[in-house]
Amino acid sequence: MEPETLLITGFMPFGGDPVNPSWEAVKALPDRIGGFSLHKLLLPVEFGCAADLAYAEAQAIRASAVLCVGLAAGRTAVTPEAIGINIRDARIPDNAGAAPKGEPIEPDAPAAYFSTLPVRGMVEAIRSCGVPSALSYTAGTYVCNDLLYTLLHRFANTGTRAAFIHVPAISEQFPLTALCRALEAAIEAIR
Ligand code: PCA
Repeated sequence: MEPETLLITGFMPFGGDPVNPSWEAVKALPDRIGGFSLHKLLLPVEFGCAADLAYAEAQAIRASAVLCVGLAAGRTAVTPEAIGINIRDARIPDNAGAAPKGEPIEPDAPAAYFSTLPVRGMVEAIRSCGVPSALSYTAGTYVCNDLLYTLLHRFANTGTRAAFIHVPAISEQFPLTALCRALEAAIEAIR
């Protein structure tokens, strides 16, 4: 059977950090996982722009699924996100200097969308490979949520499914290899 195409994205560094482990992990993944052929894309940490680039790429390559990955530095588990919400509220400016405060992403659009990839199954699969994981009900109000919400909004009622996974900062407990293993397990859990 022809593999389906999965667009997988990571982010550039932001907030003064020299690297973003989301892209380091995505970059290190093999090109084929489970029934998917992976197409990798590095995104800028910019409201609107990140989502526009990911959406355009997903359409150009006819992706059947989009899995976005970002850093949530304070977390102590790999956390698939259950929901994207229709708000932008920046604690720090994005990499283009934008710092929206409490603005909708899409005026007159629904308040929230649930992720359309199987996030619960991803949590189970990640745990099964020995990496701490938990389902998250908030992707925050910064660029990661902006990306997740916008993709779910634009792909609503289409065949293209989407989800987001926040990874913790690299540490002794979460070396890059563990983040990669977690992402592979998550992708294998997509049915
Ligand atoms: N994390 C940020 C944006 C880019 C990233 O890797 C976030 O959680 O919104």
